[in-house]
Formats: sequence, C-alpha cells, structure tokens
Amino acid sequence: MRCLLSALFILSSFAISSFAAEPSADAVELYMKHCAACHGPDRLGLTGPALLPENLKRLGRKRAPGVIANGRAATQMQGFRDKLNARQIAKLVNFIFTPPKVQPKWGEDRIRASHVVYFPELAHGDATSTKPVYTADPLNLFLVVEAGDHHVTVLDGDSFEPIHRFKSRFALHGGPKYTSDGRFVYFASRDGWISKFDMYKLKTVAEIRAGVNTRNIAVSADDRYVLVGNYLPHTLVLLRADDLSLIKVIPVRDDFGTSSRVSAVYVAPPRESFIIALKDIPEIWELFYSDHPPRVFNGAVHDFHMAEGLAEKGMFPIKRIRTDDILDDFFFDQGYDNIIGTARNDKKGQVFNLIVRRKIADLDLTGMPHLGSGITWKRNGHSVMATPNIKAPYVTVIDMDTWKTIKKIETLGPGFFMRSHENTPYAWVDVFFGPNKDVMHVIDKQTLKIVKTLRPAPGKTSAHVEFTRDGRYALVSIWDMDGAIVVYDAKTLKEVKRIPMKKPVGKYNVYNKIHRSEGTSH
Ligand code: DHE
Repeated sequence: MRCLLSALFILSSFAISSFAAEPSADAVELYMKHCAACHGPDRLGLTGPALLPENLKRLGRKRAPGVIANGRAATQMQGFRDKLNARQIAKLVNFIFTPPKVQPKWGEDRIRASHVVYFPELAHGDATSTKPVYTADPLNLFLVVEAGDHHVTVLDGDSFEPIHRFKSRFALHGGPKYTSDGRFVYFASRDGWISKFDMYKLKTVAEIRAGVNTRNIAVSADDRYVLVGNYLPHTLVLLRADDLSLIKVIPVRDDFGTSSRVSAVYVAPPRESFIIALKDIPEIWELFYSDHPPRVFNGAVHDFHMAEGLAEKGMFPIKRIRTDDILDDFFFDQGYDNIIGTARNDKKGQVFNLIVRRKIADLDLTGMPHLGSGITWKRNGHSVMATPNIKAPYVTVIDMDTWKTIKKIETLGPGFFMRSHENTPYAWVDVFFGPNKDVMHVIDKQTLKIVKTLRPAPGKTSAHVEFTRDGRYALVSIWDMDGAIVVYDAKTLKEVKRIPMKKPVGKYNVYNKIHRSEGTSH
C-alpha cells in the first residue's frame, strides 16, 4: 500500500509540472463531479474549506495530491485514490491552485445569507442574570484551540481538567476574543467563519461567514461590535456583537482606487477605536466605534469633527493615516499610544504614535519579527518590549523610551511565540523552526539571560505559552496529533501535569485576556 501511495505521489508530482498551465475543461468537470458538493461550485467553500490559491498556501502544492488521494485525518475529507488516477489528481491540483478569472465576491447578500443564530435568547438575553453551568472559576478558564481535529477544549485553569470540548470551524487562526466580562468569545476561521460562543452555557450562539480568506477579528471594548479583517475580498466587515448580524461591509482602498488586503485588526480601548493595518497600501486606518467619539486624546485635538451619536446612526468614521512604509504585523504599548509594527525597509521595525499620527522611530528588527507575539514589561524603571523572530535565532529586547535595542538574546533557533505574566520574573519563548523545534527557553526579564531550556517532548514541536490568571503556572503546547498541554510550575520550572490534546496550537486564559495582561496578546 505504502509503495502504491508513494508511486501515486511521485506520479502526481510529475504530472503537476506537466499540467501547470491554464486549467482544462475536464479539470473543471472533475472538480464539479468530485469536489463541488463540499467545496462549492465557485470554490468558495461549503462544508469543506475554500479551494483558492490564497486559502491553500499553507497546504502547499506539493502536499495537495497526497490529500486528494488519501484524504485528511480527523476531517470529512475522504481519499479519492479509488476514483481518480494520478493524472486526474494533477489536473485538479492545477485547477485549485489557479486563481479564478474573476475575483471571488463575498458581498452583503452572501454574508447575510450565511448568518445563523442558534440561540436567540443567548444573543439578545440578559447576560448578567445567568450563571455558568459548571463550578470552575469562569475567569480562570482556558480555551485551547486544537488544530489537529478542529476542536476547542474549555480547560479549568485550577484543576487543569477539561470541562467541555466542541467542534470548531475548519482552521481557526489568531486568538479568540472575549467580551469584557469574559462571558462570550468570538473565533475566526481562515475561511471567514466568525463564531460566537457562550462561556457560561458552553454553546455556540451564532455564526456568520464574513469573508473568503480572513485574517483576524477584534471586539470593541464596549462589547457592541466585532470587526473582521479580510485578505479576500479586500474588505473590513463590521458585525453586531450580540447576534453577529451584519452592520456594513467596508471596501478597503486608497484615493486612487487601489484596494488592499487587511493584515490585522485590533481594538484600542482607550481610543474607542479599531486600528487596522493594511498589507498593500501604505496607510493605517482607525475606525471609531463610539457613539460620542472623543475629540481630544492625551491633550491632542483631533483635526476632524465628528457629530455625536454617530455609531447609533450606523456611521463609523474612519481616520486614515498615511505612512512611508507598509505596516504589517503589529502590537500596542500598554497605554495604546504607540503601534509597534513591522516595516519593509532594511530596519524592519517602526513605531507609530497615534496621538501625533506619524512614525516616531525606526526599530532594529532585521529578520522577520513576529510582532503579534510581542510583549512588554518593566526593567530598571523603563518599559521594554521583546519579540521573537521567525527568520533569525534571537529575541530582540528594546527600550521603549529610547526605542534602542538593549539586547539580542541568542536562541537555539527562530521562534514564533513569546509570553510572560506580571507575576513571574520570566518570559518564555519557543524555538519553532529547525532541529531544535522541541525547545522552550525561559528568559530572566531583568538579566535578559536564558535561565533554563526545556524540552517538554523531545522531537516534537513545543510552542505557545499562556499563564494561569495568577501567573503561577505556564501552559505549553506540544504541536502534534498525539500532543498535549504541559503545565509547568512557573517558579520552579518543573512539570506539574500533562493533558493529552490533538495539536493544541494556542490557549487563551480569560482573565489575562480581559485584563489585557502585559505578558500576552490582546
Ligand atoms: Fe498566526 C495570531 C499572522 C502563520 C498560529 N497570526 C496571529 C495574528 C496575526 C497572525 C496577525 C494575530 C491575530 C489575532 O490574534 O487577532 N500567522 C500570521 C501570519 O502572517 C503567518 C506568518 C502566515 C499566515 O499563514 O497567515 C501566520 N499562525 C501562523 C501559523 O502557521 C500558525 C503557527 C499555525 C496556524 O494555526 O495557522 C499560526 N497565529 C497563530 C496563533 C495565533 C496567531 C496560535 C494566536 C496567538 C495568541 O496567543 O494570541
């Protein structure tokens, strides 16, 4: 069997290069016969994910024939090796990796048509009168996103026992976003599905498909709006946070009509706004959601005038900040005055001040910093920030008063995620890439030295740390189908417990998120 499959794989790889031209009519026919029922006649996805080049980047062209032939474990994708030969599989691969002639549309009609409210009483009911259906501390729960079989586990952060597990949409990405009291949470899938989940009743309340290829979501600090940033189409989608119904679709384009993908959207609570980074045009957008948008922040008067009650009337003013360089991945300082983002210049980092609305510093961040993972803390009376680097084996630590690099801490390989907590002297960073992908470094936040290097599961990727609400325990993921969450005592750095999970990519503590802890993503 194994020989047959490898032969099929080799044949299909060969066939791909022979057929990598315009998709043929029979490829379309094959697609309609075998794929359209689950992936949609327009390739935008139905019960299965969208099959467009942008959505397939992570699978990759080389692995695609194997998935078509053998199916995908823990999903509804069956193998087609009995129905399709290598040549036909190659034709299909070529077809799905070819962009459609006309850019896919996902406008208001389709968004509205996808909207489902499963529990209207939970969407519109009185949230304050309800009690959780479990006895665990609702603020010390973790949601663990298990990418292995597309499930989410609700984990008690005191007993470290799972209390619930439910099926998620295919390929969730980014952090789930909680309402300010931790009662509800929102998830986004790479295919554009937004789901609202009730953390007390443990039920999915509503869902809507806001895009074809979505980056991430943000929830307004007043819990009234969810903003979705899309790669495909080039839109922002604003939803009501109660039942996820559509408020408006905002096309993303500059004055010349050039449209852009959205890199990321985040909420800036003190500003009552969403900050939006754009991938293709050098602008940062700020969308105000307040009914009474403030005209003065920290003593600076805004140069635009907004009538009061705008959001009530369905108007959400957008301030566009023109920049010299594209701002991609970013995070905020704790006061939400500055955006620390990537740049495409040789320095690779830039700081934007939101009060004066201009770049105030370049940062020495060569490589490919993963700023969504940046964290801050206090050191010698100064605020410092630190970020891992996806392409270089070091963590950069920067003084946030001078914006100068204090230290590049050498690691055993490039890292993806970095986390800490106010109550721990350590910052944890993974080594995500290369031969040491099973390593987790623990760094002293004052000496900036690695104090311990852990290998929780030799040979398996260990990644992404999150702390309990009191900072006493650090939870590490083992990214494997046969994976786990490994709980460490954050002081002694000794293992306390191992909870089996299926590729638990990320975990999100309710308290740390809603209190916007300096050691985690917001
Ligand atoms: Fe992510 C968060 C961008 C690839 C797992 N990732 C984010 C966020 C952004 C981002 C902008 C913040 C969103 C938020 O929380 O609201 N990620 C990108 C990329 O540009 C990149 C490099 C390429 C891409 O395919 O989009 C990328 N990310 C990955 C992965 O390959 C990861 C490791 C596996 C996966 O499941 O896709 C991955 N990203 C994550 C996770 C978070 C995340 C687990 C949430 C981290 C957190 O603690 O908040």
